[in-house]
Amino acid sequence: MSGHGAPTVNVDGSGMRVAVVAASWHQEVMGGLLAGAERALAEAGVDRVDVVRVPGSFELPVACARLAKQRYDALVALGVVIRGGTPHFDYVCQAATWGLTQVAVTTGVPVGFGVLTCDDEQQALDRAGLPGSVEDKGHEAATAAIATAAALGGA
Ligand code: DLZ
Repeated sequence: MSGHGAPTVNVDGSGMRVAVVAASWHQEVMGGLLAGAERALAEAGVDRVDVVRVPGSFELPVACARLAKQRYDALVALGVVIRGGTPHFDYVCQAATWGLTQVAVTTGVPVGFGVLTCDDEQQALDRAGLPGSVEDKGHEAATAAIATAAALGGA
């Protein structure tokens, strides 16, 4: 994982089935997040990966709720929300965070939280796992999701 204080995680994801649910706002940043998540899953040996695109981060919870019923070992939710001049930012962030938490705790399917909530586009680019970025949040979210699935495997 990439952020300050993040753990080093080595997880064997072979045999797992994972869905990556990705919003579509802020295309360049989303490209980095999605590539990072796919790289993390490949590094862990996850060979069954489905990518589902939704319009915005507000739509991530409903898509994850549906997919959680379809025998995935883990889900990875990716999105980018950038603060604008209206309270919309807060509503979208809150809905995504609360909704994804609900999906995880009510279904028991781990959901990696890869939703960037940033003041401006530069903050998002810094976390996107692109050349020049300092963090790779898509990789981090995917790793967290499958590490949690592995930890709960025998539960
Ligand atoms: C409407 C909106 C706005 C203003 N900003 C973002 C954003 O920065 N990131 C994002 O993922 N989605 C945004 N959206 C779209 C909402 O998530 C949602 O798709 C719409 O409100 C339609 O339900």
